[in-house]
Amino acid sequence: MSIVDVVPPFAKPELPSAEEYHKRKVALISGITGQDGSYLTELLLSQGYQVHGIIRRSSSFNTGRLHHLYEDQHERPNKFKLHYGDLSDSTNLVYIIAQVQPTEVYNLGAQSHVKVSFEMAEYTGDVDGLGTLRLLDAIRTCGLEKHVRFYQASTSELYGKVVETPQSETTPFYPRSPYGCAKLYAFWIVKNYREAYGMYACNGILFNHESPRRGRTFVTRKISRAAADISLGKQSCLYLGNLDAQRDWGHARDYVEGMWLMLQQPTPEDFVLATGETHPVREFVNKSFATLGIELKWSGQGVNEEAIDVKTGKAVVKVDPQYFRPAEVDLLLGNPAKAERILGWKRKVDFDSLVKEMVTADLKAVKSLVEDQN
Ligand code: NDP
Ligand code: GDR
Repeated sequence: MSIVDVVPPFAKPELPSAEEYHKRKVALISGITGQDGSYLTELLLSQGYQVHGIIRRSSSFNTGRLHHLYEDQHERPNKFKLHYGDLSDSTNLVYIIAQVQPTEVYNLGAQSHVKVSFEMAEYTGDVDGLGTLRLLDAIRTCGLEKHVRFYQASTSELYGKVVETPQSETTPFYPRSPYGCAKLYAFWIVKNYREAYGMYACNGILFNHESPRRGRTFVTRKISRAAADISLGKQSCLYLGNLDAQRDWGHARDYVEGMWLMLQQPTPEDFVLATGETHPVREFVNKSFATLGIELKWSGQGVNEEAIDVKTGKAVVKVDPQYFRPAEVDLLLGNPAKAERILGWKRKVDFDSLVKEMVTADLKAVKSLVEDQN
């Protein structure tokens, strides 16, 4: 008898059929404190799920986007729980999965900033790439691989350099950043575990989606906030990088609904979520300022390009090369036809409404800060 024969296999839990198990509606979300995590939590709670989230220990408050839901938990005991954890800590992930016994896992946790990934390439690879593997293996270690449904936050950054447009589930990948490369590993390991172990695991290839809850270093929120600040005299000029980059921008609330729909299908598949429209950064700038009644006039080229406020003649937007990336993704334009056909998903918020909602929310926030200071 070899040593292999005498070591008993891990005890597998006694489980009902996968279908019965799924009816329990227990979700676990990594990245719950981020933009998408907060909208997804709202959606799942409204659908009667018990929601568990993984949060990182931080010296300062990092649950601002969940505050309204956390307050609410006293009204709905046992419906919402946060667990300390990290995608770099395998033991911790196994422990959380074993405790929570989730029916659906949404892997939204990531170092999600493309520019930062050039500065923190190894960390981004560890968390965004290997972190996905750790979470999948935690599910297997707990014997839940045939029961848990897994959503992976894949991204249009996988397309990177333009090979074809619009980009769909069949467009070849060509990532252009350490972030894109890490997410490429995650995409393939999800597909591999689906094929190798029969896991219900899906990649949502999501194009950019924004909201008033977007992090303030992403370009849309940086612009909406600066436009509000400038209109109230709290900032004089907005400095940006590449104004020519084009993005397919939707609203985060619409996109989390697509994530959930992907996990309610009879079989797991990968889906693109996008609006099917693309707009340059410069257009987001123009529309943001226009929402506040500020008309811009552009002049110059490249690093010398700038926009003045037509009324005051002052430069309010300038280019700062520090925001350029070592390699850029010039154009993203997605084709959501498969999601529309199979999931019945369609974005509800259009580009103009998105800009208006973000700028209006920032204007309100800045005004209330000004009032507090007075
Ligand atoms: P955010 O940057 O707003 O949120 C990222 C979340 O991941 C935060 O909760 C963050 O925690 C958490 N996180 C970061 N590092 C770790 C770690 N080591 N372990 C555990 N959690 C960690 O991103 P979004 O909500 O915008 O995006 C959600 C996911 O979707 C990300 O994976 C992103 O890459 C992907 N994606 C986003 C798109 C978009 O346009 N928004 C498009 C396509 C994909 P903390 O709050 O403590 O920092
Ligand atoms: P992106 O979003 O890189 O597409 O990744 P971001 O808003 O950071 O950049 C979009 C485009 O705007 C250009 N840009 C600037 N970007 C930032 N952040 N700051 C600036 O000052 C600035 N000026 C111009 C960028 O060069 C780029 O071309 C987002 C993230 O949410 C990823 O996690 C996600 O996977 C993808 O969207 C889809």
